[in-house]
Amino acid sequence: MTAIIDEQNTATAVTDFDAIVIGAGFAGLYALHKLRDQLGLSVRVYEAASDVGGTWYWNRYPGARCDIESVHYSYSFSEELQQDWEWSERFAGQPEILLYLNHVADRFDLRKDIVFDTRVNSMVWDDDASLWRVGTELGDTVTARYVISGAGNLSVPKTPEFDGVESFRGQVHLTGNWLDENIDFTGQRVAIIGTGSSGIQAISEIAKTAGHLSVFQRTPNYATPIVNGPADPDVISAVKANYAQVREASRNHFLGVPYTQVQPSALAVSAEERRRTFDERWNAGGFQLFIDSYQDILFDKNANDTIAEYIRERIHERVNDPAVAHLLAPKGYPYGTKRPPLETNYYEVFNQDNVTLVDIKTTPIESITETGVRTADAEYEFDIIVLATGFDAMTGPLMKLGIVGRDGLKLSDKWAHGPRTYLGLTVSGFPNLFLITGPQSPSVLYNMPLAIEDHVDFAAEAITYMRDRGLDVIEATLESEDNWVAHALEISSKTLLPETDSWYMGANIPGKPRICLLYVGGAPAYRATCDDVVANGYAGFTLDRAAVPVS
Ligand code: N01
Repeated sequence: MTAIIDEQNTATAVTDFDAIVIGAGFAGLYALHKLRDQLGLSVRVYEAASDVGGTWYWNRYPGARCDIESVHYSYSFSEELQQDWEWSERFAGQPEILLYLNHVADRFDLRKDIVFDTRVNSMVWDDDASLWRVGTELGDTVTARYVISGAGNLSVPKTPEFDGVESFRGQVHLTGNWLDENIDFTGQRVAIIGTGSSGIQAISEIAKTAGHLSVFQRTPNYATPIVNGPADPDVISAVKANYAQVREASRNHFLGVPYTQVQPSALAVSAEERRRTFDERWNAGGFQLFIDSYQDILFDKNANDTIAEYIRERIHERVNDPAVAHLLAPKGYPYGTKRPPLETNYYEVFNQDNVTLVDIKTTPIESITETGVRTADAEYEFDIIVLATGFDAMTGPLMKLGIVGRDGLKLSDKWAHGPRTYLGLTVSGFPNLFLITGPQSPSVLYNMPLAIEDHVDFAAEAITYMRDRGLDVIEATLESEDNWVAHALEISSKTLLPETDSWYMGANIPGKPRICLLYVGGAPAYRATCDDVVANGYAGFTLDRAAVPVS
């Protein structure tokens, strides 16, 4: 139903819903609650999975856990929720995070407005009626004034790049699409390809039971200790006694965590003092070494060299065989320019008799065979192959939605040379579409639940602002979008990020434009910009009445 003639003979658009939300992970669940329960909108959520959870639904590989402390990596929107929920570990594992998201879905009665097992595959803007037509793989189409994408940043696993995967007679599992928690590695000959955050978490676990585990490493990573353990009741009580202030401090921090120890420059202190700082942060665990040591490590190569060398030394201390330690110690790219993984016992695993490191930088994988893996110089036989090869990050999930904006413009064409957004949240030519933690926003460089809440709140506030004024359509101007893209790229060019082939740069996908996908100016600067935009009546946007008023 798009337009009807009412009794006064004026055209009126009728939408099936005020808003469609895509995805039922952290973003989609909060968007549904916010728009439905606080704004009173009619909302439908489409979710491809059979239940809620998003990332935490799909990533059930052994060892999957968050790496920002759970008291921080959680929703802040409900004081009652954050007081009631008890985390059992400092960094919760995937099962507990999924339990939490299920609790949220039940507590706020969200499931009744979520359609599961249904993937959105087309979204077309109807300019005459000023609404989105959202189609699913099941063939139905609904209309809505607004679409909120909570499709996620790391939700489309990379297509395996190895010839012969389908010929392998054993089991193949993808860390990014792993639904079976009960895969038994006991006594099995296991290969794992990829040593990013997922691979590193999985390797530590699989090595505990595998008969033999072969780790195929192309690029070694700067993994540092997570220092997980049971949640400390004193820490929990202190946080809960001051949760509002803790969240405020998090939102005023670059990464969205309430850390306070960062110092200006690794180069402004003596080698002894620097070592003391690195040791303290290393022992404290989490992202303290990365984000709470020295501010210049992502900007100054010499500063970065100090921390990179420190991590290499620590790796050598933990690995018995110097030749293996040499292969595991990253070089040739700065620390932090690939997303730093956090680990438990990762390097010690390579001291076990049942674990072998295979260097596929020098002897690349040629193919997967019926029985295992063939590299340039050897054949290996396996029962199970685990692909921990990453994701088509940030833009991949949006490209899969089949988004078509004004005048038939496809998002895939508009972004052929890389994403173009205003605030990483909206796109010129694609009105009334909000991309939660989209490209060119702080997203993965900001504590995800808080980043999500900020974006959903922005969208909700914009919708409220328009409704209060009888307006229906919000769209970024091309000029504001061009300025934002230039601004985001200028900031990233001052960092060391563009030097390295990483998924931050789109460089992990053959043929994907090489461009920084993040806003690297930090969450506080970003939030201040968004606040200014709102304070100035949605500066950089046009706000209009619909061509056909909504009924
Ligand atoms: O993926 P990745 P991931 N041949 O892209 C290798 C988040 N996350 O799934 O570096 C051989 O980081 C590739 O090698 P190289 C987090 O943001 C968070 O591990 O391209 N090897 C690399 O070693 C993270 O950054 C948590 O040379 C190939 C690996 O596969 C993001 O998700 C946990 C290859 C891919 O690493 C992605 O992490 C897990 C090929 N053809 C994930 N293709 C938390 O703790 C790829 N590789 C919250």
